[in-house]
Amino acid sequence: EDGYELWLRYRPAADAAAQAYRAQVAQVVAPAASDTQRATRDELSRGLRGLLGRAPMLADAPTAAGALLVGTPASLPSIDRLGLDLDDLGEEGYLIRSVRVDGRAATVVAANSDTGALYGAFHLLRLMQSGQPLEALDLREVPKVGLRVLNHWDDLNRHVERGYSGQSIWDWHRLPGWLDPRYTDYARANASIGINGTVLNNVNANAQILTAPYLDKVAALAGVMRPYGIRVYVSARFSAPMEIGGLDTADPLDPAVRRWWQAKADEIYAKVPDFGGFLVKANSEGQPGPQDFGRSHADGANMLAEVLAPHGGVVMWRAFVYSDEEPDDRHKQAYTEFVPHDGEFRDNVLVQVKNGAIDFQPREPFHPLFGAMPKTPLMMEFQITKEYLGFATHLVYLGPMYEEVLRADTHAKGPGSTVAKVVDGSLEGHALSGIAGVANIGSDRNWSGSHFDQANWYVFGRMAWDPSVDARTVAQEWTRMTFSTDPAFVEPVVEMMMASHQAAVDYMTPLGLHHLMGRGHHYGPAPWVEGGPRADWTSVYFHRATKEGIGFDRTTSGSDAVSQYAPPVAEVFNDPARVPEEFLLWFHHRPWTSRVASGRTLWDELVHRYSRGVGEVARMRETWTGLDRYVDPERHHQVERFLAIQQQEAQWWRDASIAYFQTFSGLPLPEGEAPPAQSLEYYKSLEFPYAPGDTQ
Ligand code: BDP
Repeated sequence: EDGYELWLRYRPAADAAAQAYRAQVAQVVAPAASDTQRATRDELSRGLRGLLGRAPMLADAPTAAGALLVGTPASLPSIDRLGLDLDDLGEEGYLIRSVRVDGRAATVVAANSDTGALYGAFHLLRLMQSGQPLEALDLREVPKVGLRVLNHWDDLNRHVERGYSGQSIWDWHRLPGWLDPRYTDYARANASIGINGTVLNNVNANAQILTAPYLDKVAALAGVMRPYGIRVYVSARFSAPMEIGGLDTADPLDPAVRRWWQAKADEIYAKVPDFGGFLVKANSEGQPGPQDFGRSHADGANMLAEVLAPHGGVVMWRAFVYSDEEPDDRHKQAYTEFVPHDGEFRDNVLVQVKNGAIDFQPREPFHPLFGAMPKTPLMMEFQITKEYLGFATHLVYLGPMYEEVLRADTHAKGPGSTVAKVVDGSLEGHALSGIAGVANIGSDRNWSGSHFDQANWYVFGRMAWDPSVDARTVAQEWTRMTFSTDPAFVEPVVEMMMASHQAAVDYMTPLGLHHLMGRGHHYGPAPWVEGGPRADWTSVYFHRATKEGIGFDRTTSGSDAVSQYAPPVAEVFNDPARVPEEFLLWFHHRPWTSRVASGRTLWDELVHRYSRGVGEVARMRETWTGLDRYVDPERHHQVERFLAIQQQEAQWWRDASIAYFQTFSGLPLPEGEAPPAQSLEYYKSLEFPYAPGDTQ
């Protein structure tokens, strides 16, 4: 087992369950008149063959007990005859129900569209893969979020920015002639968790993707994705009219520029009729944008939105911006630039906001834009690839992190105004809603660079479908499908996954510290980074350690970033006694000797947390080592080796950080704490001439 099959392994169900399933799914009645219907039926055949040890009987109409009906009232007369109430399922929802057909027990998976039926089929297979009973089923699922999209940061030369799983899966060179079967497996995996969009190329975009030869390649990929309910999008480079269009400006208000984009949109839709639209990174980290021409983000986004609107496309305009002029606090920048434009964006624009205000740190408080732009649909941008979380070698399950952000209360419209409600559009009644995840997928056999990183792709999809689903449930589901349904395995593994995010936060950036990773590649500890082109690209800018204390003062007497949150949130963040301890040093500069909730001094607590993180990784490793009899040797071995690396590196993080911060605190280590293994000079001297996925 090399992990290629992801969570769609369809290994034989346990004997008792298999026996019941064989009777309950004795016959499959699923039409195959469209591509999506064929994909659905193929998946059911594949899944059932694997789970039950034999190919299912296929039939056009139910003729025996144990029929499984899958389709829509339009595609399958026997579903139509059931007279099910499908009205509130929308375009993508489905129901799964145990019914009787002609007096015989049957199961129905019904939807209003072929895609809905496909999602339902995957759900049914998931129930069987995880050993759930198929009796008395009555499930209804409707996605809460409209656009559930992967963002590939893939360059056209197959380099993946912040990618740790090989090269880009898109083989641009051989497209459109060669459609790697891997694309279909990619589409299957995404459809199985409800992902319905994919942005093919890096936000640091190359305008080439908008040229005719590349659009043919995009169209070929769209053809693979379409049967699986997935639309393709591309990242558009704002200056494309100059680079590939021969114009001398990309000013969004210039008529020639508008005409160029208009023609480009028409050209795209002629090739890809269901093209999703554009993702745009503008005026950020050197990328071109409307501000280069004295125009606003709204001017830029609206110009693109206007040409896409007649075709049903959207613009996902990113709020991750940087001004050339350094702000007093980078935390405040997106809010400052975007809030004044609330209400100016066209209907088919979503503003895509990272989960936190800095940049995908191991833990961040929710971004203050959530709740602050009521008139604009705000899309969540999570990172699935672990740029700041130990790349693919460290086992860090991101479910708890996503959950924490989605459940955070913005108080924008009183208590209960969670980030999830902002994002799913329900708080303000927006028709458009979306969640994006920066993909961790590459050309590695196991797709994500490590077996456990597949869980992050999985949980992203499940939470995009339903932001209220909990991380633990998803971890259980994934573990059962990916490894084993044996509770003696599932329970300890889920515990390990659930503890893993806090562990990484502890050994990297405890108590609200952030951005202390190596410069450029973001791997390993480097709290000493200073100098260079921008202060807000250094570590010292973020931790602000002095002889007296440590932390970034973002209170009303500091940078005042707290005031970007709604008053009830701001008050809590502003108060060192009330701020959640995990964000203490995010919002406050605190004396080394001040006391924290445990009764320890801040310094002692910091050291304690670093050690706690290392200890947790040691425990994870021990747990995993003891579970070898439940997992095939190939996957077990790789996870075991990766955990060994993680343990070593957690120790490195702890030791280097403590050695460094001790030069400020001047305090001894608490009783029983081992001193760093090496000198600070040694840690500083470690260099990484090359790290995968770095910007080129
Ligand atoms: C940062 C990455 C950089 C990305 C940027 C972005 O370091 O490679 O281009 O975000 O989101 O996290 O645009």
